[in-house]
Amino acid sequence: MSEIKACIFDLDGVIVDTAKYHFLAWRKLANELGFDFSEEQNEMLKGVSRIESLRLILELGGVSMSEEDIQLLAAKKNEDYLIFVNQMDEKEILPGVVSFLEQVRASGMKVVLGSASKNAERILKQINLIDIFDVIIDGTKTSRSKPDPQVFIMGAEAVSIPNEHCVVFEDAPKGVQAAQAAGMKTVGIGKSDVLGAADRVIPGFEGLELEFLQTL
Ligand code: B16
Ligand code: MG
Repeated sequence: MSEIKACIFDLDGVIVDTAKYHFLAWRKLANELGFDFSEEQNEMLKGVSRIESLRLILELGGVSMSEEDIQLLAAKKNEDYLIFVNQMDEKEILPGVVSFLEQVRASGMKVVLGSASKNAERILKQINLIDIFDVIIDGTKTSRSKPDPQVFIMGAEAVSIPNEHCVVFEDAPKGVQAAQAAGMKTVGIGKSDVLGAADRVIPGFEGLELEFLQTL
């Protein structure tokens, strides 16, 4: 096999498509504050922490408020988001993900989650996928948001694999930037016009075989 010894997976947009639920909850919040929020604007929130996303949305709407109110609004958005999360099950795992994760695990490589979400463990339990990961690094453990490499550096350290032997699977340009800042290989999940900076871009995991890693 290639020199890759650990695969680090982002959650939202890579394992499940929760971006649509984040969007619905953010749009509700924006509408309640008196302005609209488009799917296009939602794109720039991918990989960005909850509180930083809220600050960006408030900026877009030209709304300013106290720090206390910002925290309250963030909690309210999360409550709305969790209504969707609570209805998730295995069917929401994106095509080919389970097969690829199983191949990685069977090969002896480490399987790591590197997500900005504070709901990551909850979502992984909900979709019954938590046990496949050797290590989970998420928004409850990090202090800096992507494009800062902290989440991926912590993931590599936790499985004792040097950064250059790690590959990160990411759907967000900020996530690709974060992985590159950590000196890791990158696979963009999505479209190459958005993720062109990644070493490789694939539309998803469907039909993906482990040999693919040798081409990185
Ligand atoms: P939460 P990822 C990120 O997850 C999402 O892409 C981003 O849209 C979200 O704001 C962030 O998690 C925080 O999520 O509100 O659940 O803590 O893509 O890094 O897995
Ligand atoms: Mg993501």
